[in-house]
Amino acid sequence: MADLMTLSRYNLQRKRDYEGATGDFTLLINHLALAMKVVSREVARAGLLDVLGKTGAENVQGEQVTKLDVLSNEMLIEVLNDLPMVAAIASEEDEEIRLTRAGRLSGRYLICFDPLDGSSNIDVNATIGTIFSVRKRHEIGRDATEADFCRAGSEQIAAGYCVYGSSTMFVYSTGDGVDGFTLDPNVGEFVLSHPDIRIPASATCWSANVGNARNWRQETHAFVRTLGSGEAPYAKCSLRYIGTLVADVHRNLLQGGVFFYPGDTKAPNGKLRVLYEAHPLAYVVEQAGGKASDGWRRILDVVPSGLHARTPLIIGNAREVDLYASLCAASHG
Ligand code: FDP
Repeated sequence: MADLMTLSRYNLQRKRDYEGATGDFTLLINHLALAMKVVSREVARAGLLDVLGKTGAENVQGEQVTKLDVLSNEMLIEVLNDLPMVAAIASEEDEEIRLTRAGRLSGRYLICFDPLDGSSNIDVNATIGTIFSVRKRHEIGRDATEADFCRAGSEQIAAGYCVYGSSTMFVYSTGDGVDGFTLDPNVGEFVLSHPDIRIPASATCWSANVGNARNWRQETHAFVRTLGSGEAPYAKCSLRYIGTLVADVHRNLLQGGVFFYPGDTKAPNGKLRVLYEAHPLAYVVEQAGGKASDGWRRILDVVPSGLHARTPLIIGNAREVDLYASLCAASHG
Protein backbone atom coordinates (compact mmCIF):
# COMPACT_ATOMS: atom_id res chain seq x y z
CA MET A 1 0.00 0.00 0.00
CA ALA A 2 2.86 2.34 0.92
CA ASP A 3 4.12 2.03 -2.66
CA LEU A 4 0.80 2.73 -4.27
CA MET A 5 1.36 6.26 -5.47
CA THR A 6 -2.06 7.25 -6.77
CA LEU A 7 -2.60 10.41 -8.77
CA SER A 8 -4.37 12.08 -5.85
CA ARG A 9 -1.60 11.19 -3.38
CA TYR A 10 0.99 12.35 -5.86
CA ASN A 11 -0.79 15.68 -6.36
CA LEU A 12 -1.20 16.21 -2.63
CA GLN A 13 2.48 15.58 -2.12
CA ARG A 14 3.38 18.03 -4.84
CA LYS A 15 1.05 20.65 -3.42
CA ARG A 16 3.02 20.52 -0.18
CA ASP A 17 6.12 21.40 -2.22
CA TYR A 18 4.63 24.67 -3.44
CA GLU A 19 4.41 27.38 -0.90
CA GLY A 20 1.11 29.22 -1.00
CA ALA A 21 -0.63 26.53 -3.06
CA THR A 22 -4.36 26.70 -2.35
CA GLY A 23 -5.15 23.16 -3.46
CA ASP A 24 -7.40 24.49 -6.26
CA PHE A 25 -5.14 23.22 -8.97
CA THR A 26 -4.80 19.80 -7.35
CA LEU A 27 -8.56 19.57 -7.14
CA LEU A 28 -8.86 20.54 -10.78
CA ILE A 29 -6.44 17.84 -11.97
CA ASN A 30 -8.18 15.26 -9.79
CA HIS A 31 -11.54 16.18 -11.32
CA LEU A 32 -10.17 16.01 -14.85
CA ALA A 33 -8.82 12.56 -14.04
CA LEU A 34 -12.18 11.56 -12.60
CA ALA A 35 -13.94 12.58 -15.82
CA MET A 36 -11.45 10.50 -17.81
CA LYS A 37 -12.05 7.48 -15.59
CA VAL A 38 -15.73 7.76 -16.42
CA VAL A 39 -14.99 8.14 -20.14
CA SER A 40 -12.68 5.13 -19.89
CA ARG A 41 -15.50 3.10 -18.36
CA GLU A 42 -17.86 4.08 -21.19
CA VAL A 43 -15.20 3.32 -23.82
CA ALA A 44 -14.59 -0.11 -22.29
CA ARG A 45 -18.31 -0.94 -22.39
CA ALA A 46 -18.90 0.69 -25.76
CA GLY A 47 -19.72 -2.51 -27.62
CA LEU A 48 -22.27 -3.49 -24.97
CA LEU A 49 -24.15 -0.22 -24.76
CA ASP A 50 -25.86 1.75 -27.44
CA VAL A 51 -23.00 4.22 -27.69
CA LEU A 52 -21.25 3.12 -30.87
CA GLY A 53 -21.86 4.84 -34.17
CA LYS A 54 -22.64 8.35 -35.29
CA THR A 55 -25.28 10.71 -34.00
CA GLY A 56 -26.08 11.91 -37.52
CA ALA A 57 -24.96 15.45 -36.67
CA GLU A 58 -21.82 17.28 -37.76
CA ASN A 59 -19.57 19.19 -35.37
CA VAL A 60 -18.11 22.64 -35.84
CA GLN A 61 -15.26 21.05 -37.84
CA GLY A 62 -17.78 19.60 -40.32
CA GLU A 63 -17.03 16.08 -39.09
CA GLN A 64 -19.52 13.36 -38.17
CA VAL A 65 -20.16 13.37 -34.45
CA THR A 66 -20.10 9.98 -32.75
CA LYS A 67 -22.21 9.13 -29.72
CA LEU A 68 -19.11 8.60 -27.59
CA ASP A 69 -17.83 12.05 -28.63
CA VAL A 70 -20.99 13.59 -27.26
CA LEU A 71 -20.94 11.51 -24.12
CA SER A 72 -17.30 12.34 -23.35
CA ASN A 73 -17.88 16.02 -24.01
CA GLU A 74 -20.86 16.08 -21.65
CA MET A 75 -18.95 14.18 -19.01
CA LEU A 76 -16.06 16.64 -18.99
CA ILE A 77 -18.33 19.68 -19.03
CA GLU A 78 -20.40 18.27 -16.19
CA VAL A 79 -17.36 17.72 -14.01
CA LEU A 80 -15.79 21.12 -14.76
CA ASN A 81 -18.97 23.17 -14.59
CA ASP A 82 -19.20 23.09 -10.81
CA LEU A 83 -15.57 23.77 -10.02
CA PRO A 84 -15.28 27.35 -8.71
CA MET A 85 -11.69 27.68 -9.94
CA VAL A 86 -12.68 27.09 -13.60
CA ALA A 87 -13.97 30.16 -15.44
CA ALA A 88 -14.58 28.81 -18.92
CA ILE A 89 -14.16 25.79 -21.16
CA ALA A 90 -13.34 25.42 -24.86
CA SER A 91 -14.12 22.03 -26.36
CA GLU A 92 -13.28 20.78 -29.80
CA GLU A 93 -16.90 19.69 -30.08
CA ASP A 94 -18.44 23.08 -29.32
CA GLU A 95 -18.55 26.10 -31.57
CA GLU A 96 -18.18 28.61 -28.76
CA ILE A 97 -16.61 28.73 -25.33
CA ARG A 98 -18.75 27.79 -22.36
CA LEU A 99 -18.79 29.91 -19.20
CA THR A 100 -19.04 27.66 -16.19
CA ARG A 101 -21.85 27.62 -13.63
CA ALA A 102 -19.65 28.02 -10.59
CA GLY A 103 -16.59 29.99 -11.60
CA ARG A 104 -17.41 32.20 -14.58
CA LEU A 105 -16.49 35.40 -12.75
CA SER A 106 -14.08 34.32 -10.06
CA GLY A 107 -12.41 31.24 -11.60
CA ARG A 108 -8.73 31.58 -12.44
CA TYR A 109 -8.44 28.75 -14.94
CA LEU A 110 -9.44 28.22 -18.57
CA ILE A 111 -9.65 24.65 -19.83
CA CYS A 112 -9.36 23.39 -23.42
CA PHE A 113 -10.04 19.81 -24.39
CA ASP A 114 -10.59 17.38 -27.18
CA PRO A 115 -13.01 15.00 -25.44
CA LEU A 116 -12.38 12.06 -27.71
CA ASP A 117 -9.47 12.19 -30.10
CA GLY A 118 -9.39 9.61 -32.89
CA SER A 119 -13.16 9.37 -33.27
CA SER A 120 -12.90 7.45 -36.51
CA ASN A 121 -11.22 4.64 -34.54
CA ILE A 122 -14.02 4.24 -31.98
CA ASP A 123 -16.15 1.72 -33.82
CA VAL A 124 -13.20 -0.58 -34.55
CA ASN A 125 -12.00 -0.78 -30.97
CA ALA A 126 -8.66 0.93 -31.65
CA THR A 127 -6.97 3.26 -29.16
CA ILE A 128 -8.57 6.66 -28.64
CA GLY A 129 -7.94 9.37 -26.07
CA THR A 130 -8.78 12.66 -24.39
CA ILE A 131 -6.46 15.68 -24.55
CA PHE A 132 -6.61 18.70 -22.21
CA SER A 133 -4.80 21.86 -21.27
CA VAL A 134 -5.03 24.41 -18.49
CA ARG A 135 -4.33 28.13 -18.76
CA LYS A 136 -4.50 30.88 -16.19
CA ARG A 137 -6.54 33.84 -17.29
CA HIS A 138 -5.11 37.31 -17.04
CA GLU A 139 -8.18 39.06 -15.66
CA ILE A 140 -10.78 37.74 -13.29
CA GLY A 141 -14.08 39.35 -12.31
CA ARG A 142 -15.51 39.34 -15.84
CA ASP A 143 -16.75 36.74 -18.30
CA ALA A 144 -13.95 35.08 -20.25
CA THR A 145 -13.93 35.61 -24.02
CA GLU A 146 -12.63 33.71 -27.02
CA ALA A 147 -9.64 36.08 -27.05
CA ASP A 148 -8.64 34.86 -23.58
CA PHE A 149 -8.19 31.39 -25.09
CA CYS A 150 -6.55 32.41 -28.35
CA ARG A 151 -3.08 32.94 -26.96
CA ALA A 152 0.30 31.25 -27.32
CA GLY A 153 0.67 27.69 -26.08
CA SER A 154 3.56 28.78 -23.89
CA GLU A 155 0.89 30.27 -21.59
CA GLN A 156 -0.40 26.82 -20.71
CA ILE A 157 0.37 25.92 -17.11
CA ALA A 158 -0.49 22.24 -17.45
CA ALA A 159 -1.46 19.83 -20.19
CA GLY A 160 -1.91 16.15 -20.67
CA TYR A 161 -3.96 13.36 -22.07
CA CYS A 162 -5.54 10.04 -21.31
CA VAL A 163 -5.23 7.11 -23.71
CA TYR A 164 -7.86 4.40 -23.69
CA GLY A 165 -5.80 1.48 -24.97
CA SER A 166 -4.92 -1.97 -23.70
CA SER A 167 -4.86 -0.13 -20.39
CA THR A 168 -5.96 3.42 -19.61
CA MET A 169 -3.14 5.85 -19.00
CA PHE A 170 -3.21 9.43 -17.78
CA VAL A 171 -0.11 11.41 -18.73
CA TYR A 172 0.43 15.02 -17.75
CA SER A 173 2.84 17.80 -17.03
CA THR A 174 2.70 20.94 -14.94
CA GLY A 175 5.88 22.30 -16.46
CA ASP A 176 8.19 20.19 -14.34
CA GLY A 177 8.62 16.99 -16.36
CA VAL A 178 6.03 14.44 -17.42
CA ASP A 179 4.52 11.61 -15.39
CA GLY A 180 2.31 8.72 -16.47
CA PHE A 181 -0.33 6.98 -14.37
CA THR A 182 -2.01 3.71 -15.29
CA LEU A 183 -5.59 3.07 -14.25
CA ASP A 184 -5.84 0.11 -11.90
CA PRO A 185 -9.36 -1.05 -12.68
CA ASN A 186 -9.67 -2.97 -9.42
CA VAL A 187 -8.82 -0.03 -7.20
CA GLY A 188 -10.35 2.52 -9.59
CA GLU A 189 -7.32 4.78 -9.25
CA PHE A 190 -4.61 6.07 -11.53
CA VAL A 191 -1.32 4.74 -10.16
CA LEU A 192 2.10 6.22 -10.96
CA SER A 193 3.60 3.77 -13.45
CA HIS A 194 5.82 5.96 -15.64
CA PRO A 195 7.57 8.61 -13.51
CA ASP A 196 9.57 11.31 -15.26
CA ILE A 197 9.00 10.25 -18.86
CA ARG A 198 11.82 11.27 -21.22
CA ILE A 199 11.57 10.71 -24.94
CA PRO A 200 14.33 8.25 -25.98
CA ALA A 201 17.26 9.85 -27.77
CA SER A 202 16.55 8.37 -31.20
CA ALA A 203 13.45 7.82 -33.29
CA THR A 204 12.48 4.20 -33.82
CA CYS A 205 9.50 5.07 -35.99
CA TRP A 206 7.69 7.76 -37.90
CA SER A 207 3.95 8.26 -38.13
CA ALA A 208 1.98 9.96 -40.87
CA ASN A 209 -1.02 9.33 -43.11
CA VAL A 210 0.81 8.27 -46.26
CA GLY A 211 -2.55 8.29 -48.05
CA ASN A 212 -2.07 12.04 -48.24
CA ALA A 213 1.30 11.73 -50.02
CA ARG A 214 -0.25 12.80 -53.32
CA ASN A 215 -0.81 16.25 -51.78
CA TRP A 216 2.44 16.55 -49.83
CA ARG A 217 4.92 19.27 -50.61
CA GLN A 218 8.53 18.50 -51.48
CA GLU A 219 9.85 19.00 -47.94
CA THR A 220 7.55 16.24 -46.65
CA HIS A 221 8.60 13.87 -49.46
CA ALA A 222 12.26 14.64 -48.70
CA PHE A 223 11.65 14.01 -45.00
CA VAL A 224 10.09 10.60 -45.66
CA ARG A 225 12.90 9.69 -48.05
CA THR A 226 15.41 10.36 -45.27
CA LEU A 227 13.44 8.47 -42.61
CA GLY A 228 12.99 5.50 -44.94
CA SER A 229 16.51 5.59 -46.35
CA GLY A 230 17.72 2.71 -44.19
CA GLU A 231 20.84 4.72 -43.50
CA ALA A 232 22.08 5.64 -40.03
CA PRO A 233 20.47 6.82 -37.84
CA TYR A 234 17.36 5.48 -39.59
CA ALA A 235 18.50 1.91 -40.26
CA LYS A 236 15.76 0.50 -38.03
CA CYS A 237 13.18 3.24 -38.33
CA SER A 238 9.74 1.90 -39.26
CA LEU A 239 6.34 3.34 -40.04
CA ARG A 240 3.71 3.16 -37.27
CA TYR A 241 0.42 4.98 -37.77
CA ILE A 242 -2.58 4.33 -35.56
CA GLY A 243 -4.48 7.32 -36.88
CA THR A 244 -5.31 8.61 -33.39
CA LEU A 245 -3.00 11.54 -32.79
CA VAL A 246 -2.77 11.09 -29.03
CA ALA A 247 -2.02 7.37 -29.34
CA ASP A 248 0.65 7.94 -31.99
CA VAL A 249 2.27 10.69 -29.93
CA HIS A 250 2.08 8.56 -26.78
CA ARG A 251 3.86 5.64 -28.44
CA ASN A 252 6.52 7.94 -29.86
CA LEU A 253 6.99 9.56 -26.47
CA LEU A 254 7.72 6.20 -24.86
CA GLN A 255 9.67 4.61 -27.70
CA GLY A 256 11.11 7.51 -29.68
CA GLY A 257 9.59 8.68 -32.91
CA VAL A 258 8.19 11.54 -34.91
CA PHE A 259 4.54 12.16 -35.86
CA PHE A 260 3.68 14.59 -38.61
CA TYR A 261 0.47 15.89 -40.11
CA PRO A 262 1.89 18.59 -42.38
CA GLY A 263 0.24 21.31 -44.35
CA ASP A 264 -0.13 20.21 -47.99
CA THR A 265 -1.41 21.50 -51.30
CA LYS A 266 -4.99 20.61 -50.36
CA ALA A 267 -4.94 21.75 -46.73
CA PRO A 268 -2.17 24.31 -46.16
CA ASN A 269 -2.88 24.38 -42.41
CA GLY A 270 -3.09 20.63 -42.07
CA LYS A 271 -5.86 19.04 -40.07
CA LEU A 272 -5.05 19.26 -36.39
CA ARG A 273 -6.38 21.95 -34.07
CA VAL A 274 -4.06 24.34 -32.29
CA LEU A 275 -5.89 24.64 -28.98
CA TYR A 276 -7.18 21.12 -28.44
CA GLU A 277 -4.41 19.00 -29.95
CA ALA A 278 -1.21 20.77 -30.96
CA HIS A 279 -0.68 23.07 -27.96
CA PRO A 280 -1.28 20.47 -25.22
CA LEU A 281 0.71 17.70 -26.88
CA ALA A 282 3.56 20.09 -27.71
CA TYR A 283 3.67 21.10 -24.04
CA VAL A 284 3.93 17.47 -22.91
CA VAL A 285 6.48 16.47 -25.54
CA GLU A 286 8.71 19.48 -24.84
CA GLN A 287 8.57 18.68 -21.15
CA ALA A 288 9.80 15.17 -22.00
CA GLY A 289 12.75 16.53 -23.98
CA GLY A 290 11.20 16.51 -27.47
CA LYS A 291 10.06 19.26 -29.81
CA ALA A 292 6.99 20.33 -31.78
CA SER A 293 6.89 22.62 -34.79
CA ASP A 294 4.63 23.68 -37.65
CA GLY A 295 7.69 23.49 -39.90
CA TRP A 296 8.56 27.12 -39.28
CA ARG A 297 7.67 27.97 -35.72
CA ARG A 298 7.70 26.27 -32.35
CA ILE A 299 4.11 25.15 -31.82
CA LEU A 300 4.00 26.72 -28.35
CA ASP A 301 4.64 30.12 -29.99
CA VAL A 302 1.68 29.77 -32.34
CA VAL A 303 -1.22 32.10 -31.50
CA PRO A 304 -4.39 30.62 -33.00
CA SER A 305 -6.50 32.90 -35.18
CA GLY A 306 -9.67 31.42 -33.69
CA LEU A 307 -10.92 28.76 -31.31
CA HIS A 308 -10.88 26.06 -33.96
CA ALA A 309 -7.81 27.14 -35.97
CA ARG A 310 -5.70 24.33 -37.42
CA THR A 311 -1.97 23.93 -37.77
CA PRO A 312 0.57 21.67 -39.44
CA LEU A 313 2.18 19.59 -36.70
CA ILE A 314 5.55 17.83 -36.57
CA ILE A 315 6.14 16.45 -33.10
CA GLY A 316 8.51 14.03 -31.39
CA ASN A 317 12.28 13.64 -31.23
CA ALA A 318 14.11 16.96 -31.37
CA ARG A 319 16.52 15.83 -34.11
CA GLU A 320 13.75 14.84 -36.52
CA VAL A 321 11.62 17.92 -35.81
CA ASP A 322 14.68 20.08 -36.51
CA LEU A 323 15.37 18.12 -39.69
CA TYR A 324 11.84 18.81 -40.96
CA ALA A 325 12.23 22.51 -40.16
CA SER A 326 15.51 22.65 -42.09
CA LEU A 327 13.85 20.97 -45.10
CA CYS A 328 11.06 23.56 -44.98
CA ALA A 329 13.58 26.37 -44.87
CA ALA A 330 15.52 24.84 -47.79
CA SER A 331 12.49 24.34 -50.05
CA HIS A 332 10.82 27.68 -49.36
CA GLY A 333 13.93 29.75 -49.02
P1 FDP B 1 -10.06 11.59 -36.06
O1 FDP B 1 -10.31 12.36 -37.31
O2 FDP B 1 -10.32 10.13 -36.19
O3 FDP B 1 -10.73 12.18 -34.84
O4 FDP B 1 -7.73 15.18 -35.33
C1 FDP B 1 -8.42 14.03 -35.23
C2 FDP B 1 -7.70 12.83 -35.79
O5 FDP B 1 -8.48 11.68 -35.74
C3 FDP B 1 -6.37 12.54 -35.06
O6 FDP B 1 -6.54 11.89 -33.85
C4 FDP B 1 -5.63 11.69 -36.06
O7 FDP B 1 -4.25 11.66 -35.91
C5 FDP B 1 -6.04 12.31 -37.37
O8 FDP B 1 -7.28 13.01 -37.13
C6 FDP B 1 -6.27 11.26 -38.41
O9 FDP B 1 -6.50 11.89 -39.60
P2 FDP B 1 -6.44 11.03 -40.98
O10 FDP B 1 -7.63 10.15 -40.96
O11 FDP B 1 -6.52 12.10 -42.01
O12 FDP B 1 -5.14 10.30 -40.99
